[in-house]
Amino acid sequence: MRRGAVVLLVLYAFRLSAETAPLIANVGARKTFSLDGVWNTIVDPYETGLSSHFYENAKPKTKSDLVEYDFDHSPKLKVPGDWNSQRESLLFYEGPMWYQRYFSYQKREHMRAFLYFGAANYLARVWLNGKKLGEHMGGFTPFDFEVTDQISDGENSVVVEVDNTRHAEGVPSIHTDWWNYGGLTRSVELVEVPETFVEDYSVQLAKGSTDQILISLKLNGIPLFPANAKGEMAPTVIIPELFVKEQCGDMQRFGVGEYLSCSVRAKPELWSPEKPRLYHVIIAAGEDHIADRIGFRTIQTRGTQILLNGKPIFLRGICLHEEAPFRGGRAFSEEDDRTLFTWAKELGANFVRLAHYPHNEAMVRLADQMGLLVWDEVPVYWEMDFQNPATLENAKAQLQDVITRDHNRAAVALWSLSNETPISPARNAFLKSMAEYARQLDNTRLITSASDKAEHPDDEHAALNDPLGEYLDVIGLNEYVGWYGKYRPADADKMQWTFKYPKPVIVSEFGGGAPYGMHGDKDTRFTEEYQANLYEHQLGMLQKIPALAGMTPWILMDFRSPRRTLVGIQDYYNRKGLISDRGQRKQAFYVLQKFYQEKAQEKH
Ligand code: GCB
Repeated sequence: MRRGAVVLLVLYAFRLSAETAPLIANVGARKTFSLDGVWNTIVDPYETGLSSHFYENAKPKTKSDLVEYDFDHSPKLKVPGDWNSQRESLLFYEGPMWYQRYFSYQKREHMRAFLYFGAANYLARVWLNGKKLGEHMGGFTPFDFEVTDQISDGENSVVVEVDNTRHAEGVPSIHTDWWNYGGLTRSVELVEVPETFVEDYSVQLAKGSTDQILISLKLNGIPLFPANAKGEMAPTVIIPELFVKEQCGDMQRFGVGEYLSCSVRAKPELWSPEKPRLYHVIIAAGEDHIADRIGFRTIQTRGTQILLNGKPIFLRGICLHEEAPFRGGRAFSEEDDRTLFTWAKELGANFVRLAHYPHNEAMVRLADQMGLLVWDEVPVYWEMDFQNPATLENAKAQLQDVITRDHNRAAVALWSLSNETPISPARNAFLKSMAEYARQLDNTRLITSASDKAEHPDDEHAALNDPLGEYLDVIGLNEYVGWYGKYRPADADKMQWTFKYPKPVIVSEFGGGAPYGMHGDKDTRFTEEYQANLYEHQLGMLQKIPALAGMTPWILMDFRSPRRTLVGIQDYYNRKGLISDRGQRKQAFYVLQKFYQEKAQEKH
């Protein structure tokens, strides 16, 4: 049997058993048909849909037939979009929701089709024309299914059950301080690709180098041979402005399913927040052509410093949830993303922490364009089932998906593994394993995690000795001196911090809550004055930390949280934003802005 045929057989077997297909990189650059818009939906709190076969989208054939559901006449929801913010009765709803829509399609010879979901929170089961395609777990990462064989010429019906029930063994687990927005929260697309296509690629500077670009790419489909004498079928990467045209893989090895790698010498102008230079990059293999815009930069640590392009940088950051300004709900549009980043820039930021889960892909691409370095995070948050191998597998799958999605973004400087997880041997082993996995997937970026496990031996000393630090490149510290616990804002003035591991420190959270417009003296909780005063004292304290390489205070904008019930003040919003959900700047915004303006002038 020819080698190609063997590979095909293996692949086919894999496709039959796989839950989801391998993730297609950069769907934005492919031929896509949008399935966004209005979908028919059935709220199914007792999950009768599975046993009643809602996925068949059946219709009574005779007047005596019993079919106890009817998508065509059911209420509708917009996709992309969470259900909670679209219908008042769904604000607190957690459970299964069935989505259905029709679409028409004309099959094209030698083309393959995939159904691609930007994200669905939390569990998604997908059927096309009554046949199950598979399932996906995890609310913030993309997934896709190949539908080449299942899709029909003409009308098709796709059904998705999305269930945002929280589970103890889930990632995240039961408790979070953010709204558990359910639904098809990001775009759904039908993606058309040639029989052989570039599934994934990475075009990045080699670790620590400024003149060697490493290329790796993975083909999906049948092998691209025989290539012609000029090797025109060979996967090729072209960067016109750098005069790069590089073939990857030799003539014998235009294999599929494996990474082909090569490297090329070039001297790109380096990407930085001040000058976010992006290059046009074309990846071509056989019939497939993808265009991307990629920036080149190095990110490293030296002692307790973070170096961008070899020079120390102070990360003037801010945390963000993926929540839409003005209209509320899960953010998904370019407009939402741009508003949030424009505010971050106005604050003087050169860095954003996208808490506590992967935000939409367009957001990270926008960071590339606008010059904001990014802390990308997975939702390993608070107490989790750290003993459970399936939980670890789930966390790793989410990490892999976000790395696959974002590994060409110059903006992404840090992969964050977790937030405020309680110390235990099982948790330490869990996060060690994740750190190793992250490095295996991408050895060019820095690994971090946010820990709040500081000790206060007395009122003048604070120490972060979390053993997790051993596995990280950068220590993330969340501390709420002046808000939680016994300390008031002024107590920060005499507090000295020490860190067990001699690595750069990012203070990844501090802050306090105040609804916009609530005023009083600086000692009165929940006033803008209290919040602003807290920031003044915090900034004084943090500047005394020699290893401080950056900070991302909590948080740019107020966001919904089911834990924040205080009537008249919180009303189910976490009010620690520097800006209200209506875009109003609070006093603390200007305190931080002034600090960042001064910081930006400093030489490192
Ligand atoms: C934290 C968490 C964050 C919360 C924040 C708060 O430590 O990391 O998710 O929202 O504190 O407001 O308490």
